[in-house]
Amino acid sequence: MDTNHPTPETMLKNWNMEQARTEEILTGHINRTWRVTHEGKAFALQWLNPIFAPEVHLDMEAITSRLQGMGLVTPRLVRTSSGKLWAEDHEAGVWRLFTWIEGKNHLSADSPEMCHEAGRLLGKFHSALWDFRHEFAFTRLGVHDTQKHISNLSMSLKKHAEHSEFDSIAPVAHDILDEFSTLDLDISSPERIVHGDPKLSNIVFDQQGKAICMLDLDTLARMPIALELGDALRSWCNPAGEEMEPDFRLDFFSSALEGYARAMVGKATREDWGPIPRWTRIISLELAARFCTDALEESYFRWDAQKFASASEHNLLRAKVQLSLAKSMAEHEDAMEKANHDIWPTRT
Ligand code: GN1
Ligand code: MG
Repeated sequence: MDTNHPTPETMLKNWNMEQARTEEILTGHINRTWRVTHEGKAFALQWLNPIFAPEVHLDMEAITSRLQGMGLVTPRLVRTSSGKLWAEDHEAGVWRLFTWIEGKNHLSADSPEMCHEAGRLLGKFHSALWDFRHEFAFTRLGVHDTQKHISNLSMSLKKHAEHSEFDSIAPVAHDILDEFSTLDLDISSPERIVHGDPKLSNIVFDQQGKAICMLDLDTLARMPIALELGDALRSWCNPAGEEMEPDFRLDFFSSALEGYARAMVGKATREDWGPIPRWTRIISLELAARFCTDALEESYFRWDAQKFASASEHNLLRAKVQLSLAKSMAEHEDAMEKANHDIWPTRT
């Protein structure tokens, strides 16, 4: 992302908080986030990446209001001093302020108990929205359109043959494309309202390890829950995180599903839960494809210039991690299917 952004201090004028203290939080790959302290209260200020339209805040407002009404903890948008849900100007783009939820974020899970908690919270989140009637003001198409991500990768390979790192990226790209060829990408399960980006770092835990709330609500959408759970489980069941040689943990997988299923009693049908193990592997491979595409394009994911020489290098590492994770899930395929079947039938 470019560096000529207005400062968060300037944008805070929209909330009459220009005297607040700000501290940047560097974990997100898409938006920029600052913790803001003003008159003893904490908030999260964010610059919204233009891949999202500002109308996303209308959805967020409706859904967080519903979540709160159902007794869940959730960040809420703080209106600007002129009563708007976001601040926008031509130069600065779109900014918004949230209430701050105190607690801890983890980049990766360290125990089955943590995964159980994450699953329980995501189940409560889905349950609270199960029969919520909402017409989305903003829809980001193709988030898990796996075929589209595959063809993006193939196209980038053709387009960027001159890339300086092409010789190290191309074999990884071909390996990803080969892995896809063994997978059935069809899904016809019902669409439900889901979070859309349930990776572990988007969950807040309290000091006792209880999962309190889901953060990062720009991706709220309707989709089959197998896609959502696939995205959650590929993140939660790899204690090595997204930047190191992965370690898929079947015990984390079972425990997360157990927590989720308990919170979804009477809701998820076999059509919802049946494809979860297959989609856990697909989403991991899909993310590998997205990172690998960006190793060539260098235009989408934020990267760490302190640790890597280029966006390409950082994204290639991320792609290799997700690819290796998907391969290790392939080795656990039967056990993942069995765990899923053992957990659900008595509860649906
Ligand atoms: C991005 O912005 P962040 O870090 O919450 C990405 C997700 C990926 C994730 C991988 C809008 O999420 O889809 O799963 O990185 N978000 C978007 O860490 O592309
Ligand atoms: Mg996100």
